[in-house]
Amino acid sequence: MNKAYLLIGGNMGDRLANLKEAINHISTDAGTIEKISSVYETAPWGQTNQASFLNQALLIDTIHSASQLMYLLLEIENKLGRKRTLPLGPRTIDIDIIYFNKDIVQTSELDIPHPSMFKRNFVLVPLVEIAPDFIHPVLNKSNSILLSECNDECLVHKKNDI
Ligand code: PH2
Ligand code: MG
Ligand code: MG
Repeated sequence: MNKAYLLIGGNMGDRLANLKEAINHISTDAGTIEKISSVYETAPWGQTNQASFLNQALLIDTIHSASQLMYLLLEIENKLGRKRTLPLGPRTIDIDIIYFNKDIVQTSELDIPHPSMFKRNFVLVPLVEIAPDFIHPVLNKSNSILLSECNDECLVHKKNDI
């Protein structure tokens, strides 16, 4: 079995319903959900002129390879009405593989660990909630350390009311 850390999020439509629907599809199509973070309201990173996101981190146990998992996750994004327009722009749902075991995968279609994860509070804060001590296999630092060293100023706020 493989362990994959995923980050899900979106800023269009019913954001919370989209997260829930994505989680349902992930658990039926992609693998067993082992850990799930709180939901975080996060300021848009990259292209700041858009609505704020909801983000959540998951740990799944999966029989699929990284590449198979990527295709399954893309299918789930499509089922939830994802349209690909701007690379950092508004979306109903985005499902990214952050880590896949301790593997380093660099192919034309996959880059794992996610190449920008350590620059983004919206990834690190939910991830630290479920995996503070997991060591990034390239940077050789825990998620907690990566967060403490991250100088992203985008605000991230745990939603306690859901
Ligand atoms: N995803 C992006 C770009 N910017 N900002 C936040 N807060 N959350 C996201 O999930 C996000 C983003 C591209 O995938
Ligand atoms: Mg993304
Ligand atoms: Mg993506």
